[in-house]
Amino acid sequence: MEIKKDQIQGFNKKNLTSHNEHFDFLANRLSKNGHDVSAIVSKLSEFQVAIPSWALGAGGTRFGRFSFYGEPSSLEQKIEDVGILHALTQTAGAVSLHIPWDIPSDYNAIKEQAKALNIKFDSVNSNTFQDQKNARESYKYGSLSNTSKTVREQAIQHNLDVINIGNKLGSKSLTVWLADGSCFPGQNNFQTAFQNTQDSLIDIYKGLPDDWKLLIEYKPYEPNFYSTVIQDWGASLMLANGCGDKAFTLVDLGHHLPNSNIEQIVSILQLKGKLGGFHFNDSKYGDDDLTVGSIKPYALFLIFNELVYGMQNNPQNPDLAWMIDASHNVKDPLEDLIQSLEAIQEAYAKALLIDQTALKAAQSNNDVVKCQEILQGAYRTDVRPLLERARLKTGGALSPIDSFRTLNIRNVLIKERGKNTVATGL
Ligand code: RM4
Ligand code: MN
Ligand code: MN
Repeated sequence: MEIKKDQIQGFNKKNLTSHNEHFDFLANRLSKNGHDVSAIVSKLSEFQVAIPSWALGAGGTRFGRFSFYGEPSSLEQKIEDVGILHALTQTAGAVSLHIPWDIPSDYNAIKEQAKALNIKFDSVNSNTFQDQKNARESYKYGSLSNTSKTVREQAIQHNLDVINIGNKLGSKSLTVWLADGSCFPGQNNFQTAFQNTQDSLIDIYKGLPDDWKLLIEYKPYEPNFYSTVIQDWGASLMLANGCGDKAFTLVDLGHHLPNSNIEQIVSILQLKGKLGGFHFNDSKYGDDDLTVGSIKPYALFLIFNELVYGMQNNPQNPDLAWMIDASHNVKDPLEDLIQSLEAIQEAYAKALLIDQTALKAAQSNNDVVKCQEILQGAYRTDVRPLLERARLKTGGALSPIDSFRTLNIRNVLIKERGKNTVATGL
């Protein structure tokens, strides 16, 4: 299924008057306060977030998985889904592939399909947390950190293969997330596991093309419940530094222990030029992979405040790879992703409204109350008309969820693909 521009424009017409009223009111107020509204709208249009190929089907837990029907059962259908998201929101112009779940069979065909839908291939993700069919060695006791050299070699080779696949598609980074760790005290020697991981990552790094980045993700627990080898940003940063200039830390919002100050982590990594990528989701307890902004929207805003500051003040930090990393257990994945994309744009827009000069002045005067007023003044602004305008300008839908439902997209997909299709992924 492909959404035609005039279908979207048809819906937009109905809501145009109301949008214009809201936009003009807000733009007027913001301009009076010294904001360059059209510059903000352009920034929102430019901000693109990659959709992970594994998030287009139903997620699930170890207890069960409930299908959504009409799930994409091939890479082509997954790209088609990202095309739908991008047509409606104009902010999902990239896809991030997980290998071996999504190995293209015809590279040229998949590249052409993506190009026609205006979708780029973002970071490629390796998978050494599951054993593949016919694999010689098992990752049960770790991959890049394993005590066995032959297991480590297999895991290194897999990462090199993933780079090769990404290279053919035009990707420019490899994301490594390791499940390696231990479930019981004494099971692992921490130092050996860490050193093995460093050495393996260096071998992978040697195979990285010059214009590529290696993004190293961290996570404090799960699936191992006593220790993980790359448990936090400090471990990730040490490993990145041990590899070289093209290696960076990747922050996944759900990979922190409760109450971690993620905005501070993001800020200092940018200062050091070592923040490479970002996985958006939201959580209450851990790696819940819930819809972005559904639980802690203010924390997301504070993170964006640091990201915006870094993008403006830290030329030493490269452009970031942005991706949603969520899992959909009870919502239609496409609707859930639309909500996440909207929440990301909303937090970004609010962060762009922060008067950085006034904030700096208030900080220098130790005017704590004023600092809070500035942040919360931006946060309390309803920026949705700005998001609508950004979508309108680029041919997207004023209201993506309404359009998704009015176009009956899920039912059309079920008709085309059949009911009980299953997407590859976890
Ligand atoms: C992990 C991590 C990775 C993702 C896998 C599927 O928890 O967030 O980024 O590739 O899940
Ligand atoms: Mn992640
Ligand atoms: Mn995760």
